[in-house]
Amino acid sequence: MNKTKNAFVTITGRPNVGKSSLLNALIGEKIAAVSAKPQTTRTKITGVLTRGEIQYVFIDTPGMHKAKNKLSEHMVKTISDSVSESEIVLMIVDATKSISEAEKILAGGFSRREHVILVLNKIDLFDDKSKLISQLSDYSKLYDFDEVIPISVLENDGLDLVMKAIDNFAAEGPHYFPDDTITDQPEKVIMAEMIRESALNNLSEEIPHGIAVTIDRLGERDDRNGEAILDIEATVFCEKESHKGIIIGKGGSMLRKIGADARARLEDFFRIKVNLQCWIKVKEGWRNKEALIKNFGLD
Ligand SMILES: Nc1nc2c(ncn2[C@@H]2O[C@H](COP(=O)(O)OP(=O)(O)OP(=O)(O)O)[C@@H](O)[C@H]2O)c(=O)[nH]1
Ligand SMILES: [Mg+2]
Repeated sequence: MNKTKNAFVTITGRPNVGKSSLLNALIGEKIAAVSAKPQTTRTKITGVLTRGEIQYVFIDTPGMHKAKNKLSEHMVKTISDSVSESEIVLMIVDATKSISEAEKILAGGFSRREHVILVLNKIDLFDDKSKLISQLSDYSKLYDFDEVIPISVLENDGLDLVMKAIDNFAAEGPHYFPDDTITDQPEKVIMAEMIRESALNNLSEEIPHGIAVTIDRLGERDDRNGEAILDIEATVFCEKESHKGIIIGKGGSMLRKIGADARARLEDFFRIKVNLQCWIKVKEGWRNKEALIKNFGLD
């Protein structure tokens, strides 16, 4: 039998740089929620890809930020735990932005035990490529990275170079997941994340961060034409009565929009017809209540 290898890769960086987008692009499935709002990812999300002898286990983490409530404290702890347990780290930065405090903190936490690959994402946003060169030189002063790779997830540019760099650091060892696995997230967690992602993408500013989603009931049946259909009942929790009104929208229009987007996303991923029912509930200040954070699986 051929020798197998594995590569445990933690994806880290500040919020909104494209970590979850990169995870989805590398494994070829949209398992992680992506949005234009910072702090989209709340817990670590594992994506698995097996290609020939190598099994890659990617761990997407929340963006590094200053903790403002108990939920963010858990998020920040997830980042440091994941980085310290990993052999390979992809540090993602927004190539168009200068080095931030969060990036200095992250770089200060590397121990030289792990291999760190710096990925400068969003190079599609440069009209003047000479700016990229000065960025490369600035970032190389931040840490002695094993590799520095400019990419654009959006334009699928440079992702092969990222994979090649990881291959160099893959270690001989077993495949810990069956070769057809793409994630270790339970189905219900993926479903809840897809609904939360739709809410994030449809609602403006303040409200989305105070949202949590639970899946309360799942059932498969055949519809009248004998086609399989998945019934999903979910609850969207928010922090204030006034937020509830906004999420529901005029005559229920916003909730219908969020539900329709989520349903399309769910049908695409699970490849089955979906009937989605969402309820809205208020849980005042849940992001500061340990019991509720735990209840939502975010601890
Ligand atoms: N222009 C451009 N935008 C990108 C690229 N990659 C990701 N984005 C966008 O950047 C935004 C943030 O992407 P995410 O993948 O959610 O970022 P993240 O780092 O996981 O963010 P958090 O989970 O909040 O830490 C989204 O609007 C993406 O569509 C890229 O290569 N170019
Ligand atoms: Mg993310």
